[in-house]
Amino acid sequence: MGRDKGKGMRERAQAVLDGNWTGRSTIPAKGLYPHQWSWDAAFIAIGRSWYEQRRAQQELETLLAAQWANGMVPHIVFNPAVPAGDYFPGPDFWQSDRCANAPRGIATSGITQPPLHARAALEVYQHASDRDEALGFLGRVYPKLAAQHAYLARWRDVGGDGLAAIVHPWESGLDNSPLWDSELDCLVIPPGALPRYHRADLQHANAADRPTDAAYDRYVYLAITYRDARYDDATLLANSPFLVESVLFNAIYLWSVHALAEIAVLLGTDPGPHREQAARLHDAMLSRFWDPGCGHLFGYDLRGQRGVPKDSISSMTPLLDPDLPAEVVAAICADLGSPHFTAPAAGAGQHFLFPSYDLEAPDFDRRRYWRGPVWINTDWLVWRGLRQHGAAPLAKQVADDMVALVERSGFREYFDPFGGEGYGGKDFSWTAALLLDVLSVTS
Ligand code: 9WN
Repeated sequence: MGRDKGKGMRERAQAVLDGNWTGRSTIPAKGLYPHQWSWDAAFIAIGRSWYEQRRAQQELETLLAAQWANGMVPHIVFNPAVPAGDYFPGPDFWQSDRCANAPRGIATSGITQPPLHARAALEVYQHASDRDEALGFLGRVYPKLAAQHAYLARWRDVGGDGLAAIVHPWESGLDNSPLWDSELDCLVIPPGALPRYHRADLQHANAADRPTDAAYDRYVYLAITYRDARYDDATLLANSPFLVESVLFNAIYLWSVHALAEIAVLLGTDPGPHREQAARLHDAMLSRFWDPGCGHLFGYDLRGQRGVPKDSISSMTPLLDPDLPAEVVAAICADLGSPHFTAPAAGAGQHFLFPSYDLEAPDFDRRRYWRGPVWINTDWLVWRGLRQHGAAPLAKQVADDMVALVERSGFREYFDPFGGEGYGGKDFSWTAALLLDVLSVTS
């Protein structure tokens, strides 16, 4: 890409982030997502850190100010200035104020999201123009990030091997992925268990792009059962009908544990415990997720005691593990280059890398939320992993496609892998933030 073109896109990306800044944090998109989301905040901080250190730090510190006493970082931090009906489920639904662990005076959801924050904090430091200020920031957030990881180790390691389990599709970040279909299909919603509710999302996005009403009923039902148990961790582990070890969640967790070890070194603290945790997670990911027979990594359903043998972008994210064996790296690259993730017959400009789900699976859907479209955040995670393992040509192809998608359709929430049409939210923050990162690293 030419220097001027890159500069223009960088300026537009910054304008998106600045337009979504609330004074303390950044909303993902106007209308559709009017509060602060957890893993969005990490992606946004990484992008912002290339030009605005203070706001990047503040993004993460605002989120971490809402951390629960048990260490959980909630998946949404609600902005009290936003009218109640603007997002569902809002603070009146989650009722975090009824829970002893929740922070006082800040309304949040009662579940978490992929723990990318230690990685984001490290990158904010690495890109900082004022390193002293950034070191102070690391000193403030380190205990909170360590507590976040301790929470996952204490309360979510249901399998006992170090992997963290999620209790809701919203915790996966890939909410409506076909990965969760069988688990959700098994849910029995008792008559009368669901309140009447209004889907605010459909006022801002095309219903054909969003999850169905049947999926929403299941999301809401799960969240209600946790809320009614006041999000008590022990009850959750014993009873939650949805309990899954997600590949993406754990790959991000491992990447962040490595980052926390690096932060500990910068702060002159012992990185040993983090390195031990990383080694354990690495072993567990391989023994639980890697299927050498078929050459894929699959998640695991702890309630059903079975693997989740569906090929999605989640299976590619172990590339984030710096110690991933060469054989596994090769298998992932082969899968990415196969007709499952790269349309064979399509010419340039007709197909964009990487779909979020297997192009050849019967439940692939090119436009519906997480069931096939390209998302810039999952592309970015795979791009980082490919670069780390020296797969430069494939890394370049995906980086070029991220830029091409945004050039074609703007900073949309997600994109059609065939043709590149943009869907979901407009001026979407993590699309802008991660484009800034790609442009900063590659040009
Ligand atoms: C529910 C904000 C969030 C992302 C998720 C994405 C979507 C929310 C929703 O938007 O989820 O948490 O209302 O659909 O799936 O990954 O963090 O961008």
